[in-house]
Amino acid sequence: MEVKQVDLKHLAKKIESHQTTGQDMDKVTIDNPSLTVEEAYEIQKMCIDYKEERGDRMVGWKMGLTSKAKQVSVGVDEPIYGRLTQSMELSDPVLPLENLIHPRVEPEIAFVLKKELSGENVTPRDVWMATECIFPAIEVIDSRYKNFSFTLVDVIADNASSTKFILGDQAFSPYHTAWDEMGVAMFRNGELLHSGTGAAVLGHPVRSVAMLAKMLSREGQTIKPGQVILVGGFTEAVDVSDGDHIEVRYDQLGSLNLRVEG
Ligand code: 0L1
Ligand code: MG
Repeated sequence: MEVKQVDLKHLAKKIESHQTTGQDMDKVTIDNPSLTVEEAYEIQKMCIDYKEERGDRMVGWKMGLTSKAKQVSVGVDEPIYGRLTQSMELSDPVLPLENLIHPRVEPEIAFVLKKELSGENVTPRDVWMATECIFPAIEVIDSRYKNFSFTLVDVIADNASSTKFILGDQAFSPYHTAWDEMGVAMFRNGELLHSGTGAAVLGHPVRSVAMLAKMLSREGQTIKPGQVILVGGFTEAVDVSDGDHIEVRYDQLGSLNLRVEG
């Protein structure tokens, strides 16, 4: 039987164009069922290369599927990572819906490093020694796949649904609070929809950064000083549409807001 050679470049070009135009698409695994996790990460990287060729710049990483509930929903027992670029960062608390398909928002925090982190044996202690500061953050995810439905390989190839993110204006010391105990509450148009704590992120958000370093070491990559790391959602994600106002209240850190505009 002839084995079909998967054209990773072709798939990357296709996914990247859907990321840019905000048109939904069929899962790539429908026509390419043999695609592996490693190949999906190669596709993810190629998509970023295409964005960089057009002037965008990689600024960090996001961890996804960091809660048990999300891992179960995709049938995996490990998180995934995606790549963040400059054009994904919102400078104002406004989310334009242009070129988005079915966006959802998640309350998160972001680590910013002062030292490189590398290797498969990075510990929470190593992460603390390498961390400059922590920001409250909101991530906007948007799967390019129809009905937000995908397999593990599909979602990795689609950059772990990375779309937009916003950091608070105020940075906090890594020693400001116990980040696993810190609570968040997410409101949409004044209604409390979800609340949770940092423990939802792999037991403690610091573990998410250590896990990212470990996963990147498999492809010979490191987390660089100055890079932002979105650690994963503290609660379930919430759908947003034109006119919505999202407020995330963080214990001890104040609030972050996002206004959604069509
Ligand atoms: O940030 C996340 O946890 C999302 C990862 C990808 C899965 C999804 O789109 O829900
Ligand atoms: Mg997230």
